Amino acid sequence: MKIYETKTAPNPRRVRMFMAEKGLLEKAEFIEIDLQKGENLTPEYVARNPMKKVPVMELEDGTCIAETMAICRYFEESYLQAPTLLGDTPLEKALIEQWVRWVEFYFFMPTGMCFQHTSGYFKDRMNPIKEWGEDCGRGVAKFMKFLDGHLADKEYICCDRFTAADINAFTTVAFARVVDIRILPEYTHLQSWYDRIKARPSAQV
Ligand SMILES: N[C@@H](CCC(=O)N[C@@H](CS)C(=O)NCC(=O)O)C(=O)O
Repeated sequence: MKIYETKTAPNPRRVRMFMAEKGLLEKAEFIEIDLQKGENLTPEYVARNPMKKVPVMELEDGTCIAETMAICRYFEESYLQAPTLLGDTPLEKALIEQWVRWVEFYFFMPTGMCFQHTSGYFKDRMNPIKEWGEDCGRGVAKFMKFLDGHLADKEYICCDRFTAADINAFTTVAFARVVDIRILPEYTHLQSWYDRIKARPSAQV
């Protein structure tokens, strides 16, 4: 199989980290797409993903799957012997999904919007609105405070073990540095959690 991705972009990083945790990196050929050059906007790429985003997974029969969590779900269900990251029981699955969605909607997306609307990185294909980007940045900072409180008595985001929720939150905190939003010195719980996740080999891929 192939995975079309961009090494520096946060969504593909989520997939790589997920695959690394499950020991599946060898299963795919990774193909680099240069977003700034618009390689994701060509007719050939749009045929793989009409939303024009990375990552995309392409199976041997040509089936293409976009959306980070859909790709992760494919690996979770296809390799049952690997450690699970999306939950074992109905309760775990629900809790992890809740956190994955909270992180995506209230943390990851605002970070992406802050980046896109304040940096002008994609100004060839969108209309950046600086004030909106800055407001999103304030939402990101607020979510970090919330996470710090949440992690006061926990090693991981949920289920007392490492899950996809940790991957999503970790990659967002790392990405937020690009817009100069960092863990504040007083957020000691968030910092300890971040350091713990960063020490995992999957955080290096
Ligand atoms: N909801 C999608 C979002 C994918 C996404 O926004 N990818 C970004 C890179 S992290 C992208 O391809 N941006 C290119 C563009 O907007 O032109 C997912 O979860 O995979």
